[in-house]
Amino acid sequence: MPAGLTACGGGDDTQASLPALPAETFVEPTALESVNGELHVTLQLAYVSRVLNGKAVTLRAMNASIPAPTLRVKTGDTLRIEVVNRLPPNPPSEEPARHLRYPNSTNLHTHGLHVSPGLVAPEVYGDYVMDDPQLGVQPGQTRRHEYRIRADHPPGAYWYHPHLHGATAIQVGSGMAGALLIRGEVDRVPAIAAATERVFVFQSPITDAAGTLESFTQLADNPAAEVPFLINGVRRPRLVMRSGEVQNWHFINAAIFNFANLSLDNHSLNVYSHDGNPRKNLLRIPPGGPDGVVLAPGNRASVLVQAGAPGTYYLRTLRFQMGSRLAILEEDIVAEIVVVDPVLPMSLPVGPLPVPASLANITDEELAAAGGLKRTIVMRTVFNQPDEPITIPPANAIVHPGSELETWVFQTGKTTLANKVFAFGSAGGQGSTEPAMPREYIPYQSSRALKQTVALGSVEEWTILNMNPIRHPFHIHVNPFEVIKINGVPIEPYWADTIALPPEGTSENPTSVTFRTRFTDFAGATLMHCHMLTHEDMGMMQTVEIV
Ligand SMILES: [Cu+2]
Repeated sequence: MPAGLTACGGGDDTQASLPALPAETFVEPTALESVNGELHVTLQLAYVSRVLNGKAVTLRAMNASIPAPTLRVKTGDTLRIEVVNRLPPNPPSEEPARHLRYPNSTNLHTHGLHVSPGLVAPEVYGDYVMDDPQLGVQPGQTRRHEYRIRADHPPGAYWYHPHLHGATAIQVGSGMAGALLIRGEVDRVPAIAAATERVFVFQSPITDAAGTLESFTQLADNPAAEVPFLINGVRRPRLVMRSGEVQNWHFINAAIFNFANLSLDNHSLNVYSHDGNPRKNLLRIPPGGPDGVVLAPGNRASVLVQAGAPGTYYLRTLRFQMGSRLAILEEDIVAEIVVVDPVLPMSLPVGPLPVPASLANITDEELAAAGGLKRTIVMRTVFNQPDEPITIPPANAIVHPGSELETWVFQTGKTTLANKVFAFGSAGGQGSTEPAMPREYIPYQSSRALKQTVALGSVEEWTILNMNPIRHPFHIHVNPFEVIKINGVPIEPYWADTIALPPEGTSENPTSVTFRTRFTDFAGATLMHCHMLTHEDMGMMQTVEIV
């Protein structure tokens, strides 16, 4: 570690030489809070011009704010959102893939919410994301959503962002995302209730020399570009804490591609919730790494931090390898925490935390009694040699390669993504425990795109295979899952809605994650996809229909 990055840590007597307490530069996004069980929000989508990290930018934004406002509701509340698309008409586009031509059309996803994915009343939408890319919420149109947050919904940190296929990366990459916090029982634990709460929306708005983001190619050519994280729109914000103070931080990785690997100098990060799903016990992540709190794009973690001796400490994202040799993220300082006297005596929670009944462990008995179907799903980028049609290695035993796959070439030389198909496959067949070679790779755009059909009320066990070097983050809408195995090895189970697949998978030796899910409460069609949003936009996505 460079000496210049460590010199400020520790509790020596430099405090005496400071002329005054440093001012906080940490900014909370505007918060909109429910009243009497309801929150009604209008989200206006339009261009905004502002300065981000010293650079003048003009980007698509929600309510002229990067990030978008924080929405605060309680379990049992009803959230109503009206999406008003005031973006200009879609510009002429030369993108060869048709679905990438609508950067000003949109829709809305509430990431992690266990709510209806369909219509909840005539022309009133739940977490509906099944739009045709040519349609969606077009410039000039509006859409009304109503989300009924059940009383037993896991309380925690969620977020919202556009999800129109082909426009998601460009819009979220512009900063169109906001925090969505659900308060519940865990927030009434005295040690948590007493802690100052802060939201950290990590974003890396990706702009060209003119400060704009106007083409998918701009994102896809170099998705892991060294664009630094901003927190709530601010580069390296400063927070001030009292020695001994406990604060409650909600980390949300709203970047479109890059992981965060968060660590605070000299301090543990005590995780009590993953993706809004409370844990029974604090998970203590000590400082120093190599692994801090690792957040794939889309992941959230809620952590309790207790300030130590007076001094200045850095919140860092530690060096992280996303899987391929080309995707190393170097260490970076993302925030500065200044701890001051006098001491504020507070404490971390002692003993188990309340976990919602909906997050009870899924036992073998429950799985067997509620269907017990096991599925194997494949995430894989299918590569091609330059200037040749897509070729499929015969070892992969594709049952239905289909003409779409052979002709569906994403780009034609304009980008580094030329001649790749970002595909989802299925392997082994439903109910099969056979080892898994993929039967189908079909891009989401295909007329024969794959669909997983799931029975409402069933409980299933899925294994997601990664056949690529990179750590594709798997995300499924509506129902969280309980992770039970990594690469076939049992782990201490935990609940999440987004999980990075282990790196360095190949078609012969895929890496894997295994989880169990209760498909409860809500029928309808929704999605699962890679949360590297350029991959999603290129088709690493599949429909899940709960019937
Ligand atoms: Cu991916």
